[in-house]
Amino acid sequence: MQCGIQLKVKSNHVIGFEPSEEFPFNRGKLCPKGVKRYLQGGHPDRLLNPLKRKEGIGFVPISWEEAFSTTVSEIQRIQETYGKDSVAFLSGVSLTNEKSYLIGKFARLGLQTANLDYNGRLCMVSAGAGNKKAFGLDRASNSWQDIVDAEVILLAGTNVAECSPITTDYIWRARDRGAKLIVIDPRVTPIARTSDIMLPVLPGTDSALLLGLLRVLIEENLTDEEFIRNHTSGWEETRAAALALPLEEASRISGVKVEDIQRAGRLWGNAKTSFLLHARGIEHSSKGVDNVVSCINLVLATGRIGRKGCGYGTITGQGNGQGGREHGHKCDQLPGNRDISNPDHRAYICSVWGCSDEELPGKGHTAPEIMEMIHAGQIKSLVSICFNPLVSLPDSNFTREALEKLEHYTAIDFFLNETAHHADIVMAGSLHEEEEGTSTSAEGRVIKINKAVDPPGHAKTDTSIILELAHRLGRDKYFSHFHCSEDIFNELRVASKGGTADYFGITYERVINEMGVFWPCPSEGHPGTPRLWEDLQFKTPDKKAHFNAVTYRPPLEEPDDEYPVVLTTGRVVSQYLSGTQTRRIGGLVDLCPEPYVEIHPSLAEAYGLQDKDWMKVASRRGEVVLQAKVVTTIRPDTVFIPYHWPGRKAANNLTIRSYDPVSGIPEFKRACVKISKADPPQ
Ligand SMILES: Nc1nc2c(c(=O)[nH]1)N[C@H]1C(S)=C(S)[C@@H](COP(=O)(O)OP(=O)(O)OC[C@H]3O[C@@H](n4cnc5c(=O)[nH]c(N)nc54)[C@H](O)[C@@H]3O)O[C@H]1N2
Ligand SMILES: Nc1nc2c(c(=O)[nH]1)N[C@H]1C(S)=C(S)[C@@H](COP(=O)(O)OP(=O)(O)OC[C@H]3O[C@@H](n4cnc5c(=O)[nH]c(N)nc54)[C@H](O)[C@@H]3O)O[C@H]1N2
Ligand SMILES: [Mo]
Repeated sequence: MQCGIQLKVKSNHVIGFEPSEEFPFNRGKLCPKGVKRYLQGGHPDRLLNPLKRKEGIGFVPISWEEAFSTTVSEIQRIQETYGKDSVAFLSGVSLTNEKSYLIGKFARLGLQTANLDYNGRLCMVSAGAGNKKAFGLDRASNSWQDIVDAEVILLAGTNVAECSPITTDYIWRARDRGAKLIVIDPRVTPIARTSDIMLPVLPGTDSALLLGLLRVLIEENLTDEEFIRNHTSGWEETRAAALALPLEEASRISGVKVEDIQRAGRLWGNAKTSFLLHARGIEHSSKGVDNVVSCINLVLATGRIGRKGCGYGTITGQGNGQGGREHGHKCDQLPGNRDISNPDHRAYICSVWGCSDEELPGKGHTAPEIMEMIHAGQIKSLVSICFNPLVSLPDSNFTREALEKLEHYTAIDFFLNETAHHADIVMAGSLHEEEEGTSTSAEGRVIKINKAVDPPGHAKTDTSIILELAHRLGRDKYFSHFHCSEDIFNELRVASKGGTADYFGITYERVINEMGVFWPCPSEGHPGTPRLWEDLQFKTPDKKAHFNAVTYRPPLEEPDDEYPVVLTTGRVVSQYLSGTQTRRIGGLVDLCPEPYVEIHPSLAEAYGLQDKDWMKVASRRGEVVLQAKVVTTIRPDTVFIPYHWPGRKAANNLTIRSYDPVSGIPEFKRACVKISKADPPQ
């Protein structure tokens, strides 16, 4: 969540930390991952040299000269044989804004490939697409301060207390002022235990439930007709779609009682102020964009946006989940959240980069599509940074097969993650504290990360690695003017100017002096924009907020005799993402050393399972053998597995390669499985 942390440094080593008391977001608080974060830089597993994989031996340290020359000669050989687009680049949004921007430019003008995408494809893209459809701009509408002033808070598909503990603090502050809480989740998560109304949705069916909620608002005259008339478009179709699904049907599909849908609709509808937050629970779905716009429909129907205590936002995932999706390292995007297929947008970026339209590749493929193309032999080479797709993409067995087919793979990371085990060359990159830069929080606040230490051993900064690759590819023309992160940021400002994500008025000096600046910020005299839409002028062509009619579509896999149980996946408080950065930290491993299967006592009993029994969970893609964790806090037809572990413990052995048609996000939150008692794994 971009919490302020001050590092304690001695002799070029990080030896401790203090949460920043004055930093406006976390105000001296940190979650377990933040508390242990300082332990990564000096960890014994830290990569200190570039490595080369030798068949039959493993990884051996090599010189940077060999790492760069092998990578570049292989890329050139492969591009000469198979064409430029046969090399793909996969990036990540734990990286700073400067690195995101640099990589967007490097892939297009350095590697000259269209095939660049990022791990936010597994995370933020449904929210991004939904926000653009409704508002014409992709950012939370408010700073989190408006959560504190809201009378009702609706949390859809977010385990906020475990995944965003500091955001949860804002919810507690609202609760202290009497706010009511509605939670939509198949599991009674820690925050849900404190809710006023809990809607235990069957995974993958949120759009039916959200249609039901909208229907209650309409039938009970709880909509804001004046706001709808003056400031929105698309209401008639949306209203008709909600009225087309009877409440009993919404209840039957979603598994939530009619009375509970009514109670929640009334609580939301009668409030004067409200805040709706959602996260991956509704977004990790082949209906992810539908779910996002369905949430926004509830906000717009009640006209609660653009003023104090009235807001909406998605809770971002990785550190720079917001900034990382604005500066052009998505396959369809250019800086400023511009569209790579739009001739005007292309012409502007060509003018900033000094290239011709022919030199700027077009739209490329998404990260999962890139993996499918590697599997199909259409993409032959990969460069990745800050991404561990073997653990994080759905259907790990498929991903492993794909990685084995690459002719050349270079990975840039500070730990040897599981995907990098398949690399030919691994380049030892840097952590945040080893290179200055900015990142952008879920609220849209651009903040500064300062350099505290140099990369250890022979590790290099990520930026210097990318710039050296550009140099050796003979593309200095576009990159040699970058001497420091601030140079890159200053070009990013110009490249974002006039785009929806406008950073032009944001300078390093301002970010430091003001402890962060909220974009859009179109000029240096502009104060920044903590709360969007105060003037109710939206960024859509007609300046209105758009309703989007949604019709319920069933999930791809429905339970049947062979695979009768619904599986959903997600997180625990002490582990992070693919686990690379947390499975190595003792204090975090102690809190949750192994994955497990959360299962309701009634389902466990039906299979003769008791707490801690070993059980097999199998889908049409693969299987895992894990211990049962019998809990009353999950739907009796659903099991949950946290996904932070690789190999035979990976939840993604089970998940399905099915994607949202608009955003391309995978269906991580719903697959059908069979379960049985099993022997402990050997
Ligand atoms: N501790 C910790 N914190 C993290 C992370 C981490 O790995 N560990 N990762 C960060 C990242 S990258 C992200 S994206 C965020 C994710 O943050 P969240 O989205 O809050 O986390 P998840 O656990 O993926 O899913 C949230 C909830 O969705 C519920 N859910 C599952 N299926 C459905 C469904 O069909 N409908 C609904 N309504 N709910 C469903 C799950 O039960 C779970 O409680 O967290 C960030 N913070
Ligand atoms: N089944 C299932 N699968 C999921 C999800 C789920 O809920 N269920 N969640 C999805 C979501 S929301 C996400 S965001 C993805 C995340 O999936 P990934 O992005 O693959 O996971 P990470 O663990 O963040 O892997 C990032 C790698 O980047 C490295 N890294 C981190 N910071 C830096 C840096 O500054 N520089 C360099 N060079 N390297 C760095 C880390 O060491 C790590 O090896 O997983 C997705 N997969
Ligand atoms: Mo994420």
